[in-house]
Amino acid sequence: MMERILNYIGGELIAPESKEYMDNYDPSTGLVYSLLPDSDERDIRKAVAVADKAFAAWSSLAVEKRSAILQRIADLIDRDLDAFALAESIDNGKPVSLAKSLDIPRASANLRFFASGAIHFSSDANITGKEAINYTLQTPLGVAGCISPWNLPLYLFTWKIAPALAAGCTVVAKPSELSPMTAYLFSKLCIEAGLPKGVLNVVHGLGSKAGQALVEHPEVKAISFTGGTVTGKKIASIAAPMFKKISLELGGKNPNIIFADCNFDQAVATSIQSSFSNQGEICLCGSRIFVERILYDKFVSEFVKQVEKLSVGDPLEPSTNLGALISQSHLNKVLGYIELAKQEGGKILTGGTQVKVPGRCEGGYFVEPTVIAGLDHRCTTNQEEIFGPVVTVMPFETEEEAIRLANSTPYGLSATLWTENLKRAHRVSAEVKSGIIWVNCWLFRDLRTPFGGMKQSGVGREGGWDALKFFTDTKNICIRL
Ligand code: TXE
Repeated sequence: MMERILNYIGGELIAPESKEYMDNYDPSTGLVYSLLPDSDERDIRKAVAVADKAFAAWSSLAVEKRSAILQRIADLIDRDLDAFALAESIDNGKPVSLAKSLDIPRASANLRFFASGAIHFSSDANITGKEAINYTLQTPLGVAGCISPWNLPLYLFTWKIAPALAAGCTVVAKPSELSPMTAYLFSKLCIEAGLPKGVLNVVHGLGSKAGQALVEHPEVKAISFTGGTVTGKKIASIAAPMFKKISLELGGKNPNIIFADCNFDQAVATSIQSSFSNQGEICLCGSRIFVERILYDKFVSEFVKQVEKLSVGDPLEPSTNLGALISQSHLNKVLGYIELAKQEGGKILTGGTQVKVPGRCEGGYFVEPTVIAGLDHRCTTNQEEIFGPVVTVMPFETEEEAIRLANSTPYGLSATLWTENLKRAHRVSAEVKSGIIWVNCWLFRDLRTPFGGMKQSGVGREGGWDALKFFTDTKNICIRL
């Protein structure tokens, strides 16, 4: 019989109230390989009730003890690295090599980082001369709701639940219905590690049903969400009038700006990564490449040459660079944007079509890495998030023009700059309206730094103390001397 994923509520692995299950596809074959709960507001209510009950004991447990349990779960993830990487590759379509080298190690790193961070978390005291002492209390909020997407399933799931749990909150999490498997395996490790019942609850199901019920629940004090901008708006419209704390990490249309004075080889090699890692399904991918005119032809020709060496294929093959897109509908969306780009006057320099991988993966959702030139920066292809292996290349003349082009979308998540000129790097970094700027690198993360976007890429900052603070109430106490 096909494997059934279960909810994790009150420390038990249980079926949804509805007893209904949905198909879970392996994107590399296009076939259903497991089933996941179609949970609804009844499951959410049950999960919030047990999380609420577990809160008093968990929040008053010594932080070192909370930390030790999270560290134990991290140890178990490391022990099961191969099994997690395989599960994530099958569930999501990404190359198993990427899951093993990036997603899964980063998931245990998230737990370790916040587990130790919480021990060092301190709050301020301000001495107001001889007249008063002010001190700030940071106390865990209560039940937190964590909603995560499908592109980096375990990585983003742990990025949210780890600071919440470390800060002393209890959690109801809703992983993406498109890639639920690793969160399910994670639930099993929580039981093995002895996480007290009800501290973490994982409810699987549709965003519009289970996800929305979580956002609407009055006892859920905060929502940490990563996903699409349209969904983020919907969540904000429900949570804001309830005065919940919200952190929204949304989409991006990130510029990758290449100046003629860059280190050429590094700029090309890293741009391959920033364009096509995880099939372009990372909100931080640089999907608009701007190249200084005098370097444009040389850059584009070398970039395209290297793109053509990338292999698209079975995610389980160690040599595969690009695996399958997440779903049939996402495949259609990405192919639709490639068609639109042609209608908008774009010239496909390489790629542009679906790939049929023979054998086991012939029904999978594969697309060639695609590079498009000749488009105006204002066209739809250059304004909307495609979230696939598709990048555009455009020339610019001056630094001012590069900044203007970089800032010409409603998004502002991340940006990458390539220049060996230090002054220019500082100048341009200050002017580009993105929450994260990488100079001469991409996706280099220090978990202490604030992470998040400007404009329609979201509100709130995750990472470091920001994340721990998000899951606490802040109170100032003023004592008159
Ligand atoms: O994401 P959704 P989708 C972008 C990318 C992609 C687009 C849509 O452009 O093509 O978003 O992807 C839950 N109340 N990103 O539709 O819907 C849902 O179940 C509460 C960028 O797959 O935003 C899932 O758990 N929850 C991105 C989570 O939200 C709801 C990562 C994210 O899914 C809900 C993914 C609702 N009403 C997509 N509706 C990034 N920033 O990294 C859905 N959900």
